[in-house]
Amino acid sequence: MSAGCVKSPRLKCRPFISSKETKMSATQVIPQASDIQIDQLCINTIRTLSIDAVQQAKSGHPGTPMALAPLVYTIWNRSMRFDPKDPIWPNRDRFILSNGHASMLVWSILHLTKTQAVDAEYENLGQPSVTLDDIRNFRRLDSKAPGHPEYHLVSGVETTTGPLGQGVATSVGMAVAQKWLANRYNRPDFNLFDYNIYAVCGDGCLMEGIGSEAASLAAHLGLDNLCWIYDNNHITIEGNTRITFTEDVAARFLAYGWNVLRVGDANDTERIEHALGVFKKTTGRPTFIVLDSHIGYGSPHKQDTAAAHGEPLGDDEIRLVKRGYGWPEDAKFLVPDGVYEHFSAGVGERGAKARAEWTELLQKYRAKYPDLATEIDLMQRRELPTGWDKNLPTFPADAKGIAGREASGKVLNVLAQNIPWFMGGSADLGSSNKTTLTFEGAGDFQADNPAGRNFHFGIRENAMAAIVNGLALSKLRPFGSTFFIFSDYARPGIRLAALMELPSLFVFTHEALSNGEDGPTHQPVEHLASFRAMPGLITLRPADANEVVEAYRYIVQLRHQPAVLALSRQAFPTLDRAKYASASGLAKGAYVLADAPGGKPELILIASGSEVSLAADAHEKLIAEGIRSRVVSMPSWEIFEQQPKEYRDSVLPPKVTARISVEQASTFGWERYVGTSGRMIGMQSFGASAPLKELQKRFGFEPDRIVETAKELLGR
Ligand SMILES: Cc1ncc(C[n+]2csc(CCOP(=O)(O)OP(=O)(O)O)c2C)c(N)n1
Ligand SMILES: [Mg+2]
Repeated sequence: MSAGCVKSPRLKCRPFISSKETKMSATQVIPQASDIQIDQLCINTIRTLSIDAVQQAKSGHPGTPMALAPLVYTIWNRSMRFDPKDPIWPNRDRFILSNGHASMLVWSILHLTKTQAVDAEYENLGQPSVTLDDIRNFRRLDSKAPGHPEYHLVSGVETTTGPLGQGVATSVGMAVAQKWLANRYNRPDFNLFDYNIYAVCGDGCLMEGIGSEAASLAAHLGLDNLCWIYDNNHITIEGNTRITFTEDVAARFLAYGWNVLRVGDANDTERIEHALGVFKKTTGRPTFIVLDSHIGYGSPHKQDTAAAHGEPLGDDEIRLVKRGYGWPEDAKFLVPDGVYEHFSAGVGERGAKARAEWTELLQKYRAKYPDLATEIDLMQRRELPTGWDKNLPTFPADAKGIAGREASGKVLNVLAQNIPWFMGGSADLGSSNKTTLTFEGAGDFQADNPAGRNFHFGIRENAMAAIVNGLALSKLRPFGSTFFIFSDYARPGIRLAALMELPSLFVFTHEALSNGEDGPTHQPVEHLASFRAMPGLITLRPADANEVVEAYRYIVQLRHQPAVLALSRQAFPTLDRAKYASASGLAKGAYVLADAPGGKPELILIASGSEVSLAADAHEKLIAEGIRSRVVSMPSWEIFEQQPKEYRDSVLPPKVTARISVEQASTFGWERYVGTSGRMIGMQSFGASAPLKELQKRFGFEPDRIVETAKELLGR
């Protein structure tokens, strides 16, 4: 049926009575029970809440919520298994609004379904996630209705969206996770994980390259638990898509291997429901529903124009729209009687029943498969199994040493055996990144092997980072990998991981100048500095194989923070920990590796990664010449900054101002540790194509250069 005017045959009409929230004006038309179908009433409630919130905020995006209210209503109230009383129930269907600018759809639906709030420890707070006051304060400080859906802020938001394309790409990670969970934990008569993932997207998400990367991989993996609904409204900010986007999107998705459906009228809830039904029956491939819609539906002057996209409709237009909807023209933030009840009778009852059945099922499962049930419990709380760190290697002192990436590969293989839900892979560089899990049974994740622990993301770094986030949002412990230089292509997902406070791990190898002969296109310079600038992210650059072990030990225990690990391509010495301080100092971000005899240094060399051993060599020479130097290994600025001031001052005594930083990366930011009277040995330019040794010489990464700089600094 059309959500425009035809009555639903399935639902009883209820009287439409204005709520106490609203004052009626003389011009308002009070709709009669016989005219208004309850689902129409619910749909128009979503529309008008969105219109009113944007108008009140004087900013936001009203047009797409007006168009997609019937879709969101149908998915939530007729199709999805979601219990508003427990928005983190593990077997819930997931809903993602990839066109996050239409966030009022999410705030309306979370409010109308009375979805409950949970905290970061996954406890139910016994209060609504989004109140009507939050909606009145849309886009205002501390409102639970911010401009775009924010996962860490509002319960019921499955992932943060706003950067177009991220949502759909993240949905692929969620779909992969469902397949993996089902394979590991489902047993005959115990269908513990059988949920679906719905993602709504617009033209923007499908113009963005990340949308293509994700769609291609989703079809390759045969993710039939995944349904994208494309809001085909032919409008983006600059106008009609005839100026930018004229490809045949449906044909493109057919070519990827998706099941492509079309619903020609976004108001036709019966057709939408039917298409969702087809999706549920489709096997072996994901479903793509092209939904033809009218942005700003019902606005006499703005429908089908870019003007409906991103600005308030204006008071006069709003009156006309509401009149067209049969809505009281001056009512604001109106939730008519019967609307909450209708959502409660729909998604509420269906979700509560499904969750109750599931909880009972889990109890029986627990009796029969206690170990697997324990895994599920731990995973849901982001805890680790006992013995998660057993067999972690210790590397003996070795002047030649091994590469950071080699040590990493050994550690990954130990951790993945200890933590069954630890998994990941590379964007086609697994053999170089050393991220391949090689133990027996690790296997490759593919459509016909959902048990696989190795992911082959293909050369799709942008989607990889979002997919890693989708896995993390599903409570797995994922990692993604590539060369450090190509973190540029993964940055949007890494940033969202930081914003969402997710424990996503990014393993980047071939850092600094180590990609010598490949030249400056392959040599990261500014990347460490830029990740250090990203709030909430832990960046780690270990100095030797034992610091690599300690870095993983630290990262795996993170529950609400992502990490970037920058690893060397080349072998670096495994430091003699009998002579130098223990690598466990890494857990404090920076530590005194070697000191002047008896302490009381006059000079501090601060280094990270492969430059720590250079600094240690320089230190020996300086000590031999009577210069009281100290070496600080500083693998992570962020972790160091979290330490108490006393500790920080003990590592970098404020009185010792003669300091030199040594790092094969942009010097940007090192002023914070070397101060105005210190020196920085680092990169001021791009690298060059040459063997690493020559580059180290050219750019000054040699012990003698450090010694020279130290003497110059001390005036000796
Ligand atoms: C990566 C990215 N680039 C640009 C934007 C800014 N932006 C927000 S919405 C939008 C237009 C989106 O058009 P469409 O997806 O068709 O949404 P509609 O207007 O139809 O709702 C743009 C360019 C963004 N949010 N993310
Ligand atoms: Mg559009």
